[in-house]
Amino acid sequence: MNKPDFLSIFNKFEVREASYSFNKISMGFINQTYIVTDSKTNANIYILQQINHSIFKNIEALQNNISYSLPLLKKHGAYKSIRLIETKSKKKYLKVGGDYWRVFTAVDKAVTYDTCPNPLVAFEAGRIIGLFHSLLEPLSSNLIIETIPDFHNLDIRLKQLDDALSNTSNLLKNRAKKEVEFVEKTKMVFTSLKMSEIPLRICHNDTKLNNIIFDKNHNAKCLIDLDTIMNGHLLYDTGDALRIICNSVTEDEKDLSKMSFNLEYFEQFVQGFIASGIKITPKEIKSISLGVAYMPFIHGIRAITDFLQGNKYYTVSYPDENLDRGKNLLKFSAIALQKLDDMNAILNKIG
Ligand code: GN1
Ligand code: MG
Repeated sequence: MNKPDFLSIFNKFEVREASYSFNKISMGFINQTYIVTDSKTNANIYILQQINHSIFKNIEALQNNISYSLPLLKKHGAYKSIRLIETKSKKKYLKVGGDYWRVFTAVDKAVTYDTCPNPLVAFEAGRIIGLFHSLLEPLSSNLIIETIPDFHNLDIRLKQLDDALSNTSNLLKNRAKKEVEFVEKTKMVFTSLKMSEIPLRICHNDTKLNNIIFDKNHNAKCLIDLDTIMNGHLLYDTGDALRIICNSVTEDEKDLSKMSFNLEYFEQFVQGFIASGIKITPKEIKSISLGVAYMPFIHGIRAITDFLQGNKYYTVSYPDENLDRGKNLLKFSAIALQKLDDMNAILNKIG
């Protein structure tokens, strides 16, 4: 692929005139993201993103979901500094040929973590996710369009895995054999979640720790990567955050003997979550523990499915990356299942 002409794309947006440099950020498996730096002051001013159109089929809906949510989020702290920059012709994104681009303001002095460094970060992550939910509560869920339908729906993800198994080579099937067996023998555990009894609410749906921006004193400022704002269940957001916060290693660690579960961070996260003042139902509280196993289970299935399909969905940096991530994610799901009683004891204390 030819390198995009960043300057001519960028100049189509309502941006401040200056001399800029564009540097790719390697974070993220879906969109191509570039940080736009003022060449004179060296300050990071904007984020330029090429949106992955084969995954986000309805870009208009995606951008609308974000622009309905942002005004409500802006009632609090650091969200105020996040702006979606319109094009000079007043559109929320730019289409060039078959490619879609957008620009956000960058959050100044952003600190992010790939693994949780201390209990305060766990507490703050819980608090900022609770706040995110509270801020979006007044937003009518009818306005929000499902940009990736059934994103965290286990039945659908299992069906996609089955389809991939029927259409792949024996070689790939054998390499993912243990993981597929684990999924088969474990999937029933999650039926006890009874999703239909847990209320629907507007979720972020990608609350991994490095989507939370902190300041240098470990205070959480805001959540970024608003692409997957959709209706969902609370456990999606708590589970996706906790699968990283309670895990001693990142999801790309290949040495799984290093993986352990930090129960103290679980407790801190829950304390922070409650301290945010969020209103939640007893069923939602109860679902938090199994959610910590559910989310890596879903992600593990998605990674194995993509491995079997020849890496079509995620951008991989080596051929076995999806298999390795799948092993890691499913192992963490197994560990979280062993910790259910401990997590429930903590949740019981709060109601
Ligand atoms: C993808 O690209 P990124 O890192 O924001 C994925 C998430 C996964 C994540 C890592 C739309 O997000 O669901 O948690 O990779 N996003 C989408 O596993 O599929
Ligand atoms: Mg994302």
